Amino acid sequence: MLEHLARKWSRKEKPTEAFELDVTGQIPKHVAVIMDGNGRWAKMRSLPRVAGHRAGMKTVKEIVKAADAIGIQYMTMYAFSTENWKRPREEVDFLMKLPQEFLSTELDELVERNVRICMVGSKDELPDHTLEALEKAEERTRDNTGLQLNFALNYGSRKEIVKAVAEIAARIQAGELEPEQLDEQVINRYLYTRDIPDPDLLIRTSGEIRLSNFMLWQLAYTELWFTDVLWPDFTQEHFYQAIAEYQGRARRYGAV
Ligand code: V0D
Repeated sequence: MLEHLARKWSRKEKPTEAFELDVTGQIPKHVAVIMDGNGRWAKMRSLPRVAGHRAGMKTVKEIVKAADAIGIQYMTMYAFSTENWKRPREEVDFLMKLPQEFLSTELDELVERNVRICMVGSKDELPDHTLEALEKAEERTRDNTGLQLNFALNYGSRKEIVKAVAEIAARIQAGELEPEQLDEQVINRYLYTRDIPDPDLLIRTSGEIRLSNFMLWQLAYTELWFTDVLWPDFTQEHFYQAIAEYQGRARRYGAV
């Protein structure tokens, strides 16, 4: 079944070149995605930026389905950074309504697919209506055992690390933790990504070749994959191409 899907897509994407997703091969356990290029996509069409964000939301739905279909266990989508608050007020207000909009049409189906929804980031500055929708979705999917779908929202990696260090310092000062006990595992427990394994693959769309304060600690050993394709134009085929290239890299490591 999965093999059939992968072949079909590989034919559509590259009829002549050999691009084959090996569904019996190594599938990354955790894929993180920087969904860039929504504003540029809109500008190219003389549309308002928010039209790009809405188109980008459609892509999220498609890519989540594609990830689920090949048994990926964790997806982390960078939806809103701590820097994004500096954008125009109207754009921020629009963005903050997207989780509700997404969940109102998708949550039932995600529940059916056994998907678990989690938020990664600081809940502090989020508007009540956004937080309520998120927490309801987290609550309703808490016991699901399929794909874990993380939305990085109001997320900044350095802020996350500062928070972790401050909490650890407080534990030490309270005598609950000894400096000698500190190791990578302890640090992991104080990050937003506490119970999530490090990403195996990072995808960034829209041609920028940088991390932009996304999961700096967690990406230490991650394979990075960049494309010029803008997020609203990013398809399930592009996604499987990224996975196939990841498999190629994994095979080469395996060979040495
Ligand atoms: C805009 C492209 C889905 C990136 C995708 C609040 C920027 C569309 C969500 C979403 C955004 C978040 C949480 C959740 C369900 C859906 C989302 C934001 C922006 C920022 F539980 N897309 N999306 N959230 N964009």
